[in-house]
Amino acid sequence: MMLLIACTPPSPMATVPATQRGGPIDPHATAETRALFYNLRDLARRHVLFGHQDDLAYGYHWVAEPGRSDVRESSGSYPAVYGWEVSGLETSAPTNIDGVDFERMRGWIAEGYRRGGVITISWHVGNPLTGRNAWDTTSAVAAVLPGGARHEQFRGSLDRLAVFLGSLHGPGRSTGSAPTPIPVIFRPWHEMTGGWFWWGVPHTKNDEFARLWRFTVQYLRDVKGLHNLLYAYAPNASGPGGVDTYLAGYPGDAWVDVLGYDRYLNERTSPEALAGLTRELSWVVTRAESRGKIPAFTETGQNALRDSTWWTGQLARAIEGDSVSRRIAYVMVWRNANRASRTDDHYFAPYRGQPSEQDFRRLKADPLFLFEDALPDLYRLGATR
Ligand code: BMA
Repeated sequence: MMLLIACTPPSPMATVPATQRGGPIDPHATAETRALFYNLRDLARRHVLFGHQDDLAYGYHWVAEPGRSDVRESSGSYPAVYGWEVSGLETSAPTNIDGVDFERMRGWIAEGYRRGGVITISWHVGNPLTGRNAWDTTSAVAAVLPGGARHEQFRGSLDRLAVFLGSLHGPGRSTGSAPTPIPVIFRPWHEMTGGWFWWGVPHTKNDEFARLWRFTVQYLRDVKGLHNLLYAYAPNASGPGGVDTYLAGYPGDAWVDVLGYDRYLNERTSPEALAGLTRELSWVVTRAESRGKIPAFTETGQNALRDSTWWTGQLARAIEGDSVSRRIAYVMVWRNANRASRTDDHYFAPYRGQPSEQDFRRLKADPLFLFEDALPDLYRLGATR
């Protein structure tokens, strides 16, 4: 007896496998949001969900045509993850930075969710000091923090964002299909380790970035009462090791659900660079798993897919490079800008007839990758077991 008392009791954490540790950072997350968190974390050990930005809103040859999706038309299925962008909400604009109407976006988000897909949202919010866009790097983080000159204005921006995020509803699993808030993986302040956005860590002092992150979470969750959000921290590749500055803006484990990573590839990515990406993904997976978080490859792509075997020759090769890197929960490629909307090509998924279409179908046939047609019910707890 004495001996037992003298021994340090085993920490409860030490006996619980990392996969069962923790939960969403929001203790009041809705049942569907909790289910999404645990299911994604569990599924990541066996599968990688495929995602596409703006998939239902437009494609290379079309804009806002019901039912259309370049990913479905080239692979046979809608993507498993739908990315959306909400810059413009902060100023009550009717459309986002890429001309997507917010009312229609709400409908597309509900449509993807009803089919069982995962919704993730980014926010290229304009510079609050200058009123110019997100790429205006005039230092502004201090100004939006409590006590800063633009703090009230920033709260107003978050208020408008919160109205939209709280207005997304779809059939619940916990409610016998009565409408519940749609779970969203919110990915604010992304690519903060780069210098191209005003919120980038290089434009901040001390822990300003981490304070911005924590304020954002606290405000949306505790002040606005949104409980349908998981929060994704998504630095970009930086430094020779790719992940050298990964944690530079990290707000702490209590503030993040998804450890993401953004990195693009070009058509001449060397085998060494692909091996580097494998190491970077493994690094992210290892950190996420030890913290009980969800690892994800939150943004990637090869602009205009000039390499017709990019999907298996580069993307899958890097992700499947070792037994750890393949344990990311999802990979998302960026948008297929409509060709009439720009002078240059800017697309990252194939459309029907695009030269990489056949190779994309090979990726779809790889059992590691899941598209929407093979998803378990991610919003029902335990559905992935
Ligand atoms: C960028 C580009 C821009 C776009 C922005 C927000 O990477 O695709 O054209 O405006 O994302 O979606």
